[in-house]
Amino acid sequence: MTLNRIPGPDVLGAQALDAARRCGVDVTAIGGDARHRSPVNGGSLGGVAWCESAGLDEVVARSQEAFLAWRKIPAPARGAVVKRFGDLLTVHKSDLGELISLEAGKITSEALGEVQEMIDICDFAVGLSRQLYGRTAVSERPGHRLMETWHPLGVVGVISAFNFPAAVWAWNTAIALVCGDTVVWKPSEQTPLTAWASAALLDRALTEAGAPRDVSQVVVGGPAVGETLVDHRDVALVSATGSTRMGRAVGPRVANRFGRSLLELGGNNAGIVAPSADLDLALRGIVFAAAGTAGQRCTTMRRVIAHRDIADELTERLVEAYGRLPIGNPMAAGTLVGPLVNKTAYETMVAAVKQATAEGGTIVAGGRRELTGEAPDAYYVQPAIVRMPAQTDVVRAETFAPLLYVLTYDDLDEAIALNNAVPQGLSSSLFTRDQAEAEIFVSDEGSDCGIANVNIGTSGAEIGGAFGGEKETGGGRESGSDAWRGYMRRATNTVNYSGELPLAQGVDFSI
Ligand code: UN1
Repeated sequence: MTLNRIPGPDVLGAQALDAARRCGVDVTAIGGDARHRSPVNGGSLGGVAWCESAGLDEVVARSQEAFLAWRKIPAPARGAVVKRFGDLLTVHKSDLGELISLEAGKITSEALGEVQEMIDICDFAVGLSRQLYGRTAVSERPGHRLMETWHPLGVVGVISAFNFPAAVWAWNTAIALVCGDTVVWKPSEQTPLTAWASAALLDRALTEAGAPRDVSQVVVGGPAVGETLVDHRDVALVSATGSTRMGRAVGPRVANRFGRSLLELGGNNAGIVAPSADLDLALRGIVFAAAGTAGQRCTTMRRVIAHRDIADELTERLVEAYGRLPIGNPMAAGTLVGPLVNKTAYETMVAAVKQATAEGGTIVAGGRRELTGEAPDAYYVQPAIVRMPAQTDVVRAETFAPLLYVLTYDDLDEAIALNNAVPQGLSSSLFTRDQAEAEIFVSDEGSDCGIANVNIGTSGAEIGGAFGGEKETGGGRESGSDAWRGYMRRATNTVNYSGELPLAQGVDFSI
């Protein structure tokens, strides 16, 4: 196992400010008392100013005012702004990638992949800007036309998490902008520079196009800022990504004021490995999905459900592969596993491993902390594998860390039942060469998740599909397919050109 050297405590703050400056952030204007740290070395990245929640009224009012002008601009012209934003992201890909590594601890390849995901959603949104189709329907009445039209919704509040500090906002924002909405973004407190840098690039595209001011705004702050956004009557849609606990608080609050919410919450994603599976391929798929991003994706594979005939061989090979994973500085070439975001994440992992052993599990790989000498304030950990005799309480909970449980099954029905017998319903996958099994898995009787894959892992979805999941995952869908509809309001229009007034359902109301 290669352990890549960690940069010393003082260098990263200046590096982060330089990258933000290159993206167009006025770094002289963002300083303040709220310290934020880099998971890379646990050192400070400097102090930034937080917004007061009292200021939110004004922010939302400005967003609402911008909306009234922005919605009048034709969707293809709004798409042209998003196109320019995508071009700027391409130019500044490495700057933004650097910030993502520094603030979220992602390895360079995954940080660049996140920026690529932003560019991809811009492309998608540009195409969409000419395809906001409504349907026409046949009327039951003569001389009548029935149609639906889609209209901009209003102010969209985006609340995002540390682990995708820019792409989740971009999925929401690129789509919201072509739909004619304006956006107020509350990023994670841990990733303010990534947020300001992303928003600065969008601001540049908006300004160049002469767009109204405040179409896009960022509010960096603590939980109170998020809560104010959630409760604000003029925020038409709250799109929130985070834990199920967070969603349980957000959903009812937005519903209480009859607002719209789009929730992307926890996942507890399983990979079923059938006896016919190509084990080389399954192995690669599992290791990327389970240990990649240090287990900190909502789509991370947290459970392997292996057929009894291959479970031992697969586990041995996983243990061997885990033993070779290069852990360390996420910005060093060759590293595959970067740090956990903070101490709490590490402690949560340790507690889950302890609970798993108490529930009958056997640790077969990893779990130990690394690089404590070089970086005592950072939390590098060996991805862990625990074999479990059953799907116990700890296995049913999401632990946001590289902790993979291995369970065993005898027939596919049992494996699918285990896949579905957790509270979350985001992503799932089946490795098999048996076509009938693959079809069953993606059928009505198969996986109950929003994402069900065959012969690839659970993470790393493309932007073209609708992204999201069922049950405690929150039910929201964002990104591709027809997720745009969540960002618009639908009107049904009946137009009567008959000169008569026949009533629907044959009702007679002659006066
Ligand atoms: C998340 O972890 O919040 O499918 C989003 C994936 C990425 C998105 C993950 N495209 O893993």
